Amino acid sequence: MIDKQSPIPIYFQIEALIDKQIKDGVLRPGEALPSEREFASEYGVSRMTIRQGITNLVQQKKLYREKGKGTFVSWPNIEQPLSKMTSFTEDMKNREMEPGSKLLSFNRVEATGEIASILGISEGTMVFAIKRVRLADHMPIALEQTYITCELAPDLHEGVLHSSLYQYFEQECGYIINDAEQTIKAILATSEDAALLEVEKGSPLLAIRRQARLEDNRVLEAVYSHYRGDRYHFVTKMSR
Ligand code: 16G
Repeated sequence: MIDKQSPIPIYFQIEALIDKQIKDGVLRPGEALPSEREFASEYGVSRMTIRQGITNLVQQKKLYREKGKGTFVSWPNIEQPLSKMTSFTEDMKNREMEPGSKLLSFNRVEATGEIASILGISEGTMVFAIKRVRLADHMPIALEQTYITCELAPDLHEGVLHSSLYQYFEQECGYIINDAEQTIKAILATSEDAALLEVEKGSPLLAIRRQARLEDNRVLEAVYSHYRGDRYHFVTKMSR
């Protein structure tokens, strides 16, 4: 595995070896690396050499160090194209991450102000108000508040909210989800965001507001999401 005769520096071979283990999923995000001493004895090289290989990966943000605890595998930054309208579940599955949801609340309420206007209904109309933390491989990624006109999905129940809403709309309700309008802005985590997303209060988040529509132009949902700025970034292709 480590070739001491090779002209490739040993620290670089160590770096490549750990990098490959991360890519192959042998080392998982959040997992602790063996200690420098264990590494050094396993590969028969000095601790200094191991440290140099690891430091390079820390600089590339593939690993992170925690004082007194050790070195850990970083969480991948999720890159989300803005050209395709996908659901959270699809986004995570595309990345071979396990999607999950923590349901915080699910109520029927009267639509007010902005929500009524996004949904295209009059104030006072009954809507479902859903609050979920969305998880990727059990890690909180986004806090999502969804509003759906009750009339559109009268049988919506809690079970659905632990998996995919879009799948329910398409497969159970037979709707064709067609397009969405979305705005993204930067915000700082409030105490509530911080506790639910497991970040420090004041951390940067991306606040997204989505209005999704069906093929027949009816508005399906109004969604307010707060995505962790350190885990998510959006990419878009442009032409001119
Ligand atoms: C995404 C959508 C959200 C939609 C949800 C459905 C953004 C900003 N938001 O999170 O509008 O309700 O997917 O996900 O992309 P689900 O099918 O996994 O429940």
